Amino acid sequence: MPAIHRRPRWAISENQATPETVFENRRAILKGLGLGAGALAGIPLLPSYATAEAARDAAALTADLYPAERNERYEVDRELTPEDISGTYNNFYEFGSHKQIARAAQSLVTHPWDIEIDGMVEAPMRIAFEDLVRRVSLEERLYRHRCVEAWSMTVPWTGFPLSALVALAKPSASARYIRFETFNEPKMASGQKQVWYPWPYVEGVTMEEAANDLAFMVTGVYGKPLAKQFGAPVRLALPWKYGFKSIKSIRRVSFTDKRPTSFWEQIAGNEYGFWANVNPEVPHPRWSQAEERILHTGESVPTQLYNGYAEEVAGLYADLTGETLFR
Ligand SMILES: Nc1nc2c(c(=O)[nH]1)N[C@H]1C(S)=C(S)[C@@H](COP(=O)(O)O)O[C@H]1N2
Ligand SMILES: [Mo]
Repeated sequence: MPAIHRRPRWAISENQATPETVFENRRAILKGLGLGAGALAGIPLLPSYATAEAARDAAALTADLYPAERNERYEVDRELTPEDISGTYNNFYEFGSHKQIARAAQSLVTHPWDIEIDGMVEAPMRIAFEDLVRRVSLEERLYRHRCVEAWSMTVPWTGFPLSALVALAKPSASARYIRFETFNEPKMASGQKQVWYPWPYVEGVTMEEAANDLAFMVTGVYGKPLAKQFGAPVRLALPWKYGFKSIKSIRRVSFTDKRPTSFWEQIAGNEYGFWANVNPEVPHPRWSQAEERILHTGESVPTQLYNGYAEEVAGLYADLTGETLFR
């Protein structure tokens, strides 16, 4: 008998995962029930967290903004990673130093969630997440994500360009970097009781990187507000860099003229540098970066320079010879 290659049940195609399809499905369900759009109000379309008890959740407070319209400029030639795979295999050391932190991450309290914007800015400010998200316009983008550990996924993030946050912050001309910081609450996040880690998680980019179109502040995924394990209520996505640069659950954004030392750089600077751009030809000191394992198929595929985004970002690094750009 010939071997039959069957796509696993969860290997949905990109088209099947569009928010439009979600709408169509809802419409079809309503139609099937003999109900028109007017009946929408009576049908419980909201996810279960949108109950009175959980009303203090950032996701519930912003659920009306999803799904956001997809920006077709950010296409990928890969299948999206199904939500049940990407949502159950996460790096979020605040909740444990392994991949199965999704359950533990549910203890993350996302409301109230104030974001501090400070440093070299016109006026430092503190803004509630749900206010920030209504001052920008959300869109969906399909991005690849390449972890330094050599696995990868493709996800439909929802968010807004980092440049919109910069515009809101009004940094002074002397600011050269943005430093991002995650919360530090060991009572809420048990991983932060591991005192040998240099909490809080910190990451940074240059102002030029922040101005690049690809730099994206993420507030949602799969057409919904971010589930907690993805770094609710707001995280970064820098798809041309190794995944550790995409800091989760951001509480503080500081403009500075000093290059920030990131969490992983502080732990092992020879393995995880400031730039951390994806490059298949520069191995990690302990493993090759030539290939990556696609999370939902297990298949190994060649890794691409800048994770496939060279056209968009290579220019950022043209004048930086001598810097350790790819680790
Ligand atoms: N605050 C914080 N942000 C973080 C991490 C973390 O441990 N803590 N892990 C990073 C790493 S190594 C990766 S690969 C991605 C994982 O994102 P995901 O769980 O949404 O796939 O988040 C990054 N951002
Ligand atoms: Mo990672």
